[in-house]
Amino acid sequence: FIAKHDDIGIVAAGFSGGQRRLGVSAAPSAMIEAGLLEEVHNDLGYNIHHDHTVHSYTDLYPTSDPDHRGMKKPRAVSAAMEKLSQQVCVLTLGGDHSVAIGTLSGTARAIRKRHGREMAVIYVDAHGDINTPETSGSGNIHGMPVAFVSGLAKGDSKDIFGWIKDEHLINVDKLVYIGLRDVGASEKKTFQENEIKVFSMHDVNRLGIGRVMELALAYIGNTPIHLSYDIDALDPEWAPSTGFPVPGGLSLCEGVFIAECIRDTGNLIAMDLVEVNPQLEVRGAERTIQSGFALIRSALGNRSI
Ligand code: 4U7
Ligand code: MN
Ligand code: MN
Ligand code: MN
Repeated sequence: FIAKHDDIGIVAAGFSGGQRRLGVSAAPSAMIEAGLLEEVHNDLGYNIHHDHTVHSYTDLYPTSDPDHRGMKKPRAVSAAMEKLSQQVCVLTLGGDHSVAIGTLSGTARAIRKRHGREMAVIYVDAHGDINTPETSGSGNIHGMPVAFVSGLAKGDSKDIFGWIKDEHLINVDKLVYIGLRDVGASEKKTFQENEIKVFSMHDVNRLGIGRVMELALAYIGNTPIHLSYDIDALDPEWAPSTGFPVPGGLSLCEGVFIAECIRDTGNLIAMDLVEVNPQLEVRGAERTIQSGFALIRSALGNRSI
């Protein structure tokens, strides 16, 4: 568990094939240039294991990749995520949220193999990301990762998510969402039918973030946690440089609090930070990058007070 170790593996997964805006692949370099590795090493005190490569996975793109069941670039995303799944890592810098197909499947498998356990997932996002190819209006795979890693969406051929086996799957009974406010009708149905634990922005506003975290962590219990953090969970005030901003989101303070509460459990095993797009300089990407830093620092660091 991260908090109990001095070592941290970091993968720069600058993958953008799960949606149609290119800049999201520049996020890992932007964060590294802003000093992320130094901060994690010097200030947070970790030995970093990092291959000093920003993976774009474009070498894995097939020459021909026609739409399949409405999905855009299905073979490219599948091949890239099969690779990322094998890279199993503690901190993954996306990239768009399709990288969660790789990271969640990889961690779920590793925790099963190493500890014989199922992990929990805390998914912090404005969006549900649980569309199947059949329910997605956009065909963008960054809106489908939870469906694929929970088995709600099935892969078919080996090159289109057929590599996802039972050992890679997450259990929806151990999945908690926080921050939702843009959820499609079929996604809502999926949440209800599968009794998935969702704390929407409405719940955050009603209960307060303190109570939401108490309930979320009580629901999960003492279980290893993979935190998948979409920067668009934050209000566009704090994270303007992202592909699909939605008003009415978490304040930076609430977003940081979520990360701190998860850190304090001592059960955090992996984190994704995704959907930062430094090329969407709405009001300067610096603000979004600094917000991303704050989330990582809070999840990995120690209490300052
Ligand atoms: B992100 C959307 F329709 N639901 O499926 C879709 F609103 O990883 C958005 O959370 C998905 O940024 C957003 O395309 C994916 C849309
Ligand atoms: Mn997302
Ligand atoms: Mn999102
Ligand atoms: Mn987004």
